[in-house]
Amino acid sequence: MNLLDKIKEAAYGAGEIMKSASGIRPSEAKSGHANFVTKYDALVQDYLEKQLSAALPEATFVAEEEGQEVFKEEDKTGFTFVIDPIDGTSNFMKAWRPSTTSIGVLKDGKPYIGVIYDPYMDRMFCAEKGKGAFLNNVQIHSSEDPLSRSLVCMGTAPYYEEEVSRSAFLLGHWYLLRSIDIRRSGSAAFDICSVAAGNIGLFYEPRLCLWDFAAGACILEEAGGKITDFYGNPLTYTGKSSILAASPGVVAGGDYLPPKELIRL
Ligand code: 2AM
Ligand code: CA
Repeated sequence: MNLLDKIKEAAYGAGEIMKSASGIRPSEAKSGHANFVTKYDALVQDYLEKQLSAALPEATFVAEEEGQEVFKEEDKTGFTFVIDPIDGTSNFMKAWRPSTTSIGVLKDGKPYIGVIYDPYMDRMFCAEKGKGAFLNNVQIHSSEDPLSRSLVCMGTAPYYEEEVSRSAFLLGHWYLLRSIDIRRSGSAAFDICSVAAGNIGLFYEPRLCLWDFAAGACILEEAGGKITDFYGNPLTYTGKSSILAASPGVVAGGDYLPPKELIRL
């Protein structure tokens, strides 16, 4: 079995743990507003670390529930797994869908493999650098529609200073006037996959952690889309960033970057 297949198998296993959950309660409050963690986040992460270190023993790990937010020097060379065991924890607690498992592999600090699995709808998104992006083994392509004929997904960034979420909503109105409409799923990893699969033309969130976007970046780029920060700069994959994930149609139309005066990061 190749590395991608082993990672997919681990993601299917993580999905079984998520689907087996009952009586979900937040077990600890993390810092910031609405920043929850449940015992399942830790259970899935432990499971994934075991499976993935067996699949690629030389790799290092950056994982959400370890609390490490930034890249260490050793992660800049060789292979690094960047894991969000459950992306969309608030959704998970409320049985609102989707929630996903997100597993990225960085090679020398750049996206190399992305696997994102939504166990509730059995949607397996994956990509490997240079080999295309797939949803349940069917190749996917990001949309050629312009912004005016696209849906836009937003992230609300509820965990940070009030002005950051206010800015997210102001940008929502700015995009609403230029697109078909706005959507909010609650899982950034899933939203990036939705841009990759052609359902959504653009996704933005003012501040995301590396594990929220590392796997999605690989999937989106392999599907022909573009991922940058809010100013259109390439991502550095070293820690938190604003995220703008756009389809080729939206990029080709121009004027899709948020106006600088509305941005608070
Ligand atoms: P999570 O569910 O894994 O925590 C929702 O706005 C998106 O933002 C989710 O993908 C959520 O991931 C992510 N997110 C970004 N920063 C976060 C933070 N500090 N705390 C919780 N979720 C965060
Ligand atoms: Ca998470």
